[in-house]
Amino acid sequence: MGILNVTPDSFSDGGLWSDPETAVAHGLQLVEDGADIIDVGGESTRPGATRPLVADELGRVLPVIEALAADGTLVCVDTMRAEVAEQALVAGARLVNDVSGGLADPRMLEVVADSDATYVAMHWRAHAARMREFATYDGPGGVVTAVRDELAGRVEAITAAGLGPDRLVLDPGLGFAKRPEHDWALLRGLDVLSGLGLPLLVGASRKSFLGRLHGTGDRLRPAEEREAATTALTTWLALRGGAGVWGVRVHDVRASRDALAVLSRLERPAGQATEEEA
Ligand code: PMM
Repeated sequence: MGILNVTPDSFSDGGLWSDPETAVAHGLQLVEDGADIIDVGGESTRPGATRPLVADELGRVLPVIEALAADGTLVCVDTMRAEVAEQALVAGARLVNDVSGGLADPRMLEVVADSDATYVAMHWRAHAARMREFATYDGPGGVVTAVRDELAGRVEAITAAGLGPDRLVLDPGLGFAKRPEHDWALLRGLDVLSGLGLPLLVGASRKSFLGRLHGTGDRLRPAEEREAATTALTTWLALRGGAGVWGVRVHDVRASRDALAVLSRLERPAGQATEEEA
């Protein structure tokens, strides 16, 4: 899943694709780089961010979704708002990525249930402005058990709203009300989350826990210099195969695709050349 943030203030690519033409061109480039899905978002969820007006969010995402969908691209809308999801689906989006898992807008589940869209429900505790206050996981089993149990609660609410598990993907929500140690624990504990029996989406791309890994003192490595670490994680997730990972949500699709191509070449039996090599 390629990330296309049509926002002025996202932590990694904020402001880069804020006019629709540049955004569509970047989306098409991500498809050429190997993305199966383009995730179009008009609200930044970086820690401390303030929310845009609904009209602004709509104005950012709709023209981009329309153009990409008309071109045959599989588009996902990244929104917590039912109104935005509803209009994005009319504009041609086929998936809804809700970082709040249906908690931010009481009408969201009904809107998605009434469509035939796939719904990505992420683990979430609070809006960006306050999420740092909620990064506490003191119960038995720590963050992995808490996230599993809270996601299980969302699955119950989502299926009760009439949205079947065949259209549902779960996401641990790396960086959302999580400190770096929580992000690492969740990655190591993905098989516990896949025990819920649903496919998983993992969004680690350029997140601050990777910046912290390579930072010194109070200084994090800048977002655009976290790509090698992101690609290492894509590779590691692919190698673990069975952990139920359905997709990775990344900024640099080509880097992740290149890593996957290396893995699949290594899996070819010895002595068998590819068409390109022959
Ligand atoms: N992360 C961000 C935004 N949307 N959606 C899902 N499902 N999972 C994520 O981890 C996620 C998301 C924030 O990152 P960005 O600013 O790079 O888009």
